[in-house]
Amino acid sequence: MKSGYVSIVGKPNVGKSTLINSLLNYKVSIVSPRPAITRIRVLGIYNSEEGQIAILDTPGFENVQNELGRVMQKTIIASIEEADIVIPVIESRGWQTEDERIMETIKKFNKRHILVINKVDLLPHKESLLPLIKESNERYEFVDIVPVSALKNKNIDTLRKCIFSHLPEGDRLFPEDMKTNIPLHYTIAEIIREKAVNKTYQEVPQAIAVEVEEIKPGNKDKNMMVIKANIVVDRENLKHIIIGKNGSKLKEIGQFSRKELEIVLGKKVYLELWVKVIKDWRERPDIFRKFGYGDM
Ligand SMILES: Nc1nc2c(ncn2[C@@H]2O[C@H](COP(=O)(O)OP(=O)(O)OP(=O)(O)O)[C@@H](O)[C@H]2O)c(=O)[nH]1
Ligand SMILES: [Mg+2]
Repeated sequence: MKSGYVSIVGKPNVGKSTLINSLLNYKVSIVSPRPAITRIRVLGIYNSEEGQIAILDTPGFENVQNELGRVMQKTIIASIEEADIVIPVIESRGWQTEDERIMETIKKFNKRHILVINKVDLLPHKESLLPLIKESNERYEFVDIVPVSALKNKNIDTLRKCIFSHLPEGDRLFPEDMKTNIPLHYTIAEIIREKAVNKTYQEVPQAIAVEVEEIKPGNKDKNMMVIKANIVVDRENLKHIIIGKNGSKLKEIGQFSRKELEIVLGKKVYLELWVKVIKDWRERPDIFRKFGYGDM
């Protein structure tokens, strides 16, 4: 049997979280068209007859502007150190400066690298993949290069096979029925954050955190779950953006969140959402560690 850790790394928005979800066939990590959304190392566990892959999704690798960003960058390094195989992800349009910077960093660790070229569905001509694969092989040492579309689930089977072929022999690292290490309250917070982030633009998505205050069974209906949560922003004027005209945006975020929460929890959900300002929370580890950002 094969088993080991695989770390997915890459610049923001290349599709790392989409990739971990499609490798697993279920969602462990939130996805957004906005960049710099994943904040922690998210573990998902894939089991098959061949063995077990412990997959780590990581925050996007980028220039750091605040304390949260610095913690996120440490998280990436920690998960590279932990990995048996590192999977740098680039987009099918080719190598960008930030991708090269990431390669310079991961080269310092003595690990096997499988390059994933994601978003191949966006290529107008399939032929342009061959020169990109050739170029990648010339520039860096990859044990394999796998073009995929994480969004359209293309070539994901091949990637799993490729990962297994490079993993060491070993027993399962986690029980077979374990899917992730993410605690329930964090999963709930992330679902709400995904909806809030996807309803906002520009610099707002990165300024949002979600704090779950209470999860309890309903008073009358025990099959119902009552969830109280705060959408936290880091300055006063963003509060109004989240709430929207006559509360319309907050209402929409709540509706979308509740829908997904009911599916994930398998219960009816009563969701009470508030918007709260905690000034400059991204500069305050004492605060953002309480939200779950940092080591897990
Ligand atoms: N067309 C296309 N879009 C994709 C593909 N994979 C991901 N995306 C989109 O790319 C955007 C970013 O996806 P994420 O999975 O959140 O990217 P990420 O690398 O995890 O981003 P950060 O966590 O912010 O670093 C989303 O809008 C996805 O739907 C793909 O194969 N094809
Ligand atoms: Mg992500």
